[in-house]
Amino acid sequence: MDTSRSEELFAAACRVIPGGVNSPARAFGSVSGTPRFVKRAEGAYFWDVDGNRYLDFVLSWGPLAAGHAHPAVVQAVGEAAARGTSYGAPTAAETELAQMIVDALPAVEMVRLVNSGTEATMSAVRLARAFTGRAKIVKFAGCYHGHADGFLVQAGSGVATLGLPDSPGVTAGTTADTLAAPFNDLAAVEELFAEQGADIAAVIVEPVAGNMGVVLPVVGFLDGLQELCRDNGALLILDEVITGFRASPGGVQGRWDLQPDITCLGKVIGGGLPVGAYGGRHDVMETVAPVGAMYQAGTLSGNPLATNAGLATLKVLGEAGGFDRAEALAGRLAAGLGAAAIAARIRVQTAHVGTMLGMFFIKDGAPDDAAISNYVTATEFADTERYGRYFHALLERGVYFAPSQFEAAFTSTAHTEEDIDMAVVAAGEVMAGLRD
Ligand code: KE4
Repeated sequence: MDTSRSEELFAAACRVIPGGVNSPARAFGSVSGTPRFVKRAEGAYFWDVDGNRYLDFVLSWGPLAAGHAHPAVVQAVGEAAARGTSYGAPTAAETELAQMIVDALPAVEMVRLVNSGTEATMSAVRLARAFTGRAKIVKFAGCYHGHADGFLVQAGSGVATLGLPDSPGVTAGTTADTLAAPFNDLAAVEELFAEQGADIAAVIVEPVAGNMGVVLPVVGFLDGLQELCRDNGALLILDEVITGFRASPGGVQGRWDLQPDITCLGKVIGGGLPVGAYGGRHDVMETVAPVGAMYQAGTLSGNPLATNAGLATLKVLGEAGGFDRAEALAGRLAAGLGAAAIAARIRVQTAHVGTMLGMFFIKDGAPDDAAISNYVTATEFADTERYGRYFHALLERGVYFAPSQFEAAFTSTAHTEEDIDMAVVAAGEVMAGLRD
């Protein structure tokens, strides 16, 4: 596969952009090789600058639930742009997007739009602290909530991939109020509440972890967190930046009947343009300025191009059977990859929820009952070397999964059964060659 033009562009980028990328997750850090520079994308595919076509299961790390350049999204953004790109004043589209979110997510009665998932989660934590008057938050090792200082403690995603458990530049002062517990370990959280419950403002969790690879909550974990928060006067923050409109049309909270106090969103609700959001109970959200005193602001928050891209995407997803079709395809892919691994006698652990899925390669020497349920077992049992070989072999075949074992894969309304079956056949061929 010719990637000479990507290599040239990557070399040029590295001279003026740290690592040649504007987000570390794109740097191929854990799989090595040259990131593919994108020329254009349409539907379930993108083309790199060397003319190679790829079937895309990264979808910009989740946002493109309607696929790339969906005509309705392109039209909505184009028409919005023709009316001006930003006003710094309210528009009806922001209210319409907020209403769609409120209608879709059972626990969200009011919502504030921001520009990224990071802004959503950092604002949600400030809100929880403002509402409760408490300082401490509990997060889970391997869960990634964006790059705000207080979260960069045993984070997932790029931090896990790049092996930066605690980023330089994050001071002890900013993480002093962050308590970390193992994902799926309710007893550990009970202990934190027993010791420091009066000081804990909130527990923030990815309800389905997507940044240490895809790790499902064990039965009772999320309900247990909800009960612990209620019993101790703390707020439960569900970080649904990935799972919102992916785990189900109502996120994880809609799928498993949860009532978080605050929900964070991003990705899909912007349809590929910068949108994040945090929302929740009326009484909590009325703490937010200008109604309440908790300050949060943003020049481009609710930007007309981004809100119209999000509205168009959610409408495509909500069209007759759109979500269900993408969900069925994600299930078909997860099952197909699992079957291919069995046929190749390769150990894997797959997970599938809604339109997101994941697959870990398990090290040959791992115990027979090895199961990945948190960050420690993910880093102990996941065979990242084998994943890197799998990733590149599929890339050569024009199939694009995340350039890290510690990420998720996604389907869209643009993917077809033929796409899935092609990917599964390619994966089967690749896995046959992965046995050492
Ligand atoms: P952004 O600030 O990147 O929009 O969102 C941060 C965020 C918050 N919460 C969850 C659960 C997330 O997964 C993310 C961001 N996800 C990563 C991919 N795992 C974004 C990719 C990147 O950093 O380039």
